[in-house]
Amino acid sequence: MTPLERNDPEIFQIIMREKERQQHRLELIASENFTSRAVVEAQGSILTNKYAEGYPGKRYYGGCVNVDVVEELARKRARELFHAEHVNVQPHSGTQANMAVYFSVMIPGQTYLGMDLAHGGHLSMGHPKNFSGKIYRVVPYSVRPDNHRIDYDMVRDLARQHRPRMIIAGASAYPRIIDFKAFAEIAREVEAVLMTDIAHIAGLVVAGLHPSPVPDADFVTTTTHKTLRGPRGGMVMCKKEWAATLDSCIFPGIQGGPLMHVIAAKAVALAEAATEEFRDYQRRTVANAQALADALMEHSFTLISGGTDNHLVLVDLSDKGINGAEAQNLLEEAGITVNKNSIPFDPLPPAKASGIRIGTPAVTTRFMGPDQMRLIAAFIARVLTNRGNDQIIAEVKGQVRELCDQFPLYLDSGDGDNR
Ligand code: DSN
Repeated sequence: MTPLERNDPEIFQIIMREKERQQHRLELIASENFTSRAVVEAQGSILTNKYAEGYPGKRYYGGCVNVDVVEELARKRARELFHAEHVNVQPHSGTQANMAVYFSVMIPGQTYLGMDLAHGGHLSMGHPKNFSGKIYRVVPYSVRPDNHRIDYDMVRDLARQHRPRMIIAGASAYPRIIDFKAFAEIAREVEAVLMTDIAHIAGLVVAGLHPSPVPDADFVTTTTHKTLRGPRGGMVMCKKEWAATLDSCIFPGIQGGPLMHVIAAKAVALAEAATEEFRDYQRRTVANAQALADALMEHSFTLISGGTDNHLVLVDLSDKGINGAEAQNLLEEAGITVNKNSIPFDPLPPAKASGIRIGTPAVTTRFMGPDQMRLIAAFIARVLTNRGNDQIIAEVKGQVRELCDQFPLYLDSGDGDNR
């Protein structure tokens, strides 16, 4: 019996049920992944006990001798992995990473350009109820109606017209390569600061499967838990001249004590990301997304932009007589987890949405390959075209479980570091 099982059987049982859910369902949320056991171990460690406001060598409490080394290691590994001049590993999340950059660069009321939320942008890029939309003036840019690629002409026109203090390049639901060099050129022309958010594609950037914005951007933010496959958290990279401002905007600006157990887990993940095994994982993730995209199109699904270059596809369901929320619920019943997602020029509100977003990072961590992607596309097609047919949903649910059993996760035997 573990200490948790003995002391809090209620929470223990919930965690066991969640483990069972993760094992027996197909996780296709593009922003989720399964960390290695080593990451889980570091995050679950006694480092959670330590307060360490400040930075290595300049803390506000004593006893930081060990956590200083942890944070230095995490920073060094991140700098080397991304070839960044400066890194701050303390942000608790991607939104806080973004917030730290906004606070570093802008005063309230200043203007920035960000990707329209309905076109793939993120909550922290100007949602009216988020700090990013309340404190600053946001000018959104969108994708082109004809090909669903970022409209770089529009970005340039808006930049010339509004002379923003900052331009943000980055997205949460964009299946294509982002041309960071084009953004950098526009930012230079209008003398704006360039911030890029690579939360979704960080792992692809490490593996050279997506161009890196690090050489051209003033700031690069990321989360550590998506394609990077680390613990839930955020991170910011920047040019040297911004280092002191950024650090002070994170602490004491927007955060107090850093989560040293999470920073240790980030360090572990960053070391894992420097391996050839990780680069191979990223290649398989992208190949799987392409296989899934092709198979979905063969099942007559319409994909935003007609395919994918990265780890996700965005399915337009508007010709299928079902909205994104309904599709998400139906797939959930069959053991397939996706999220409803707005599509460009969506006539429906975000709570319903006309699309679903499907990503391959988590199933690829389980070592599923193109054959399984074709199966998954067939499952999705079967479920979405048989709404109301409980027997078919139950059949697919059984097939999903069989498939998951062939690709085990977090085996109790400890086999497989990343499972
Ligand atoms: N919630 C994340 C996503 O799903 O893209 C972004 O924060």
